Amino acid sequence: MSKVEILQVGPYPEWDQIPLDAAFIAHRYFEAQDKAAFLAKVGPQIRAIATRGELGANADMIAACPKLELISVYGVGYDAVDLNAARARGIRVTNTPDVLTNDVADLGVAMMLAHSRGMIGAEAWVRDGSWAAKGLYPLKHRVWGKRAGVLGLGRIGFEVAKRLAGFDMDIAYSDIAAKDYASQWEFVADATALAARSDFLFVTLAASAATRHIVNKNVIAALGPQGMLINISRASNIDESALLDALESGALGSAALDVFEGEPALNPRFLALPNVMLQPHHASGTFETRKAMGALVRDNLMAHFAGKALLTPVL
Ligand code: 8YV
Repeated sequence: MSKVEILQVGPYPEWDQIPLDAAFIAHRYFEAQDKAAFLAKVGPQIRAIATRGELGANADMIAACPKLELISVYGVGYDAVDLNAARARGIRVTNTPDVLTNDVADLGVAMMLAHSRGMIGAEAWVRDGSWAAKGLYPLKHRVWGKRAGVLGLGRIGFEVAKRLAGFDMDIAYSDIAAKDYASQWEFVADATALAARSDFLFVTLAASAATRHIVNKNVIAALGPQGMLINISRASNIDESALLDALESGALGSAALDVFEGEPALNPRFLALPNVMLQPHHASGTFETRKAMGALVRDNLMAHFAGKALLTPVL
């Protein structure tokens, strides 16, 4: 039987590329110089798109593939996939939930600890000789026992809260409604009220048009000059220009961010700020998790073309 032709939006590690190429003819969109011409040429043969969370599949890409049946996303977030365009044509969509939950939660908590305790600066203090030349490193802020807010208590938010409980933090969360599995934590419906009672505010919401800029100027102001905002979700959940203004003015104490508008070309204003910790959208970036994500992308593709049920369907 001839191999199914798929569109591969971004690169994958070699351990994913080899089995993908063995099973499919993968047309590499990311290598094409003229994307529109490439789509016009290969689009008519494409029956599936393999993409990544942050790359998704837009309406033009979907429209260029009239035989498209499935979009398989390497990532839990599928906000970059035009779901309306997919839904309108009955195109199935899958993502990679669960396998990355713990790593993403780990990175969020690690950023809180590292940034609050000044670990990046402390490391430089040792390496550049400041310890010997200037003496003790400046004091930093405690984490344990402080107030934490989790905005979005889905899989990742729940794992963040579980970890924070290990630091004896006073935990509250916001979501569309109180969760029956979270009675040990306080439910605060309003994001601004959650921020007002938090020293650390974690943004762990699945991004959609409805959550765009849910962390707005008021939420940021409520978190305040002593507060830290930690984002391990999507940049669109935060009003980034309000965030930059608040970080520059001191209206917000600090931020630890794994995601940015227009990444990887982030706003250069971030780079000039001493009170931010910046990560390169790396929360799921461990060998173990990325291998599991790659396998799930392929397993969904294989299941579909074998006429079996999708493992992790979104649509
Ligand atoms: C990326 C992510 O997909 O899970 C998500 O939604 O954003 C990430 O895991 C990852 O950077 C791989 O491209």
